[in-house]
Amino acid sequence: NLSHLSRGHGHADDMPYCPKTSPLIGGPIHVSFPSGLTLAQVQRKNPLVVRGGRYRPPDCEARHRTAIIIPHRHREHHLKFLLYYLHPFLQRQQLSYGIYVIHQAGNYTFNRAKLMNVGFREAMREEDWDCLFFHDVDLIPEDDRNLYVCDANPKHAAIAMDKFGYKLPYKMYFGGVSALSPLHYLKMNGFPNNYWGWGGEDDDIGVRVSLAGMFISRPSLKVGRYKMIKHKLDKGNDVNPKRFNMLAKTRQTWKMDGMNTVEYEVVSRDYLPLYTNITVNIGTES
Ligand code: BGN
Repeated sequence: NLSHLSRGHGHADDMPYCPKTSPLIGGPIHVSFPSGLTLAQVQRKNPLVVRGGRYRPPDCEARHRTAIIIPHRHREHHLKFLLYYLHPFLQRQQLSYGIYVIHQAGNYTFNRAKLMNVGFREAMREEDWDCLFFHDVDLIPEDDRNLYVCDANPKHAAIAMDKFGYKLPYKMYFGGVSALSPLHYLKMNGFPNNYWGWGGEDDDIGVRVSLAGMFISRPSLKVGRYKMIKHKLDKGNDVNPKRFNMLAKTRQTWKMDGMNTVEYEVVSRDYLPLYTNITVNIGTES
């Protein structure tokens, strides 16, 4: 009987489930950006995180398995702060989790939503995650009670961002951080592949949720709070002038463009101490 080998990391098979509410969860988190922080320090503060940025609670069996998907290019500075806050935050929630950074290769215009599709496929290839958090690199959660687990409907977690005065900027906003189960994701055919540059892709995703017959769920304004790390519009991520026209056609396009059509080439997959880095060639606008 080799079943004792199956869980890895020296876990016993007969651990009790973690409590329904983690006793380690606090309330508001004070977020600041210490100068001189290094990834080595983040690593030292998170000794139970293993290769590829994976973690499971040491003395109970997690009730939830969450993958964090972070689209990324040239934002190492932001990534460092996000990892600094996110690892302890997820551990306090007693989740079994993995962090995936999806790095767009080359200098062609950034495509956030397509990188999410890549992240979904590559993360699900590795493990049977029951929830995926699609997470901007520059948003830091500010309350422990913002649970990184999925709801019965796709969840928009970043309801209260500091840059919007801790309110929703508009009712259909679906940007920043969202959480979908694999079934939700596939039901809406994932995210669009053809939004190159800034803007609109998150609105398209929000429209897909309702076209696929689902609703947007949200945490409370008190709990879904995020601090954005200030930055200018990135090089290689110009505002997308086509976004209005594209958004007007989502109803006609969502079934023909998404998870069922995503094409890409993985350039490298690195299991780093604090995250799995997947560098991907996603091509260019056709
Ligand atoms: C909206 C953008 C979103 C962006 C939010 C917040 C568009 C589509 C044209 C209506 N949507 O205006 O992508 O996340 O602002 O900055 O530009």
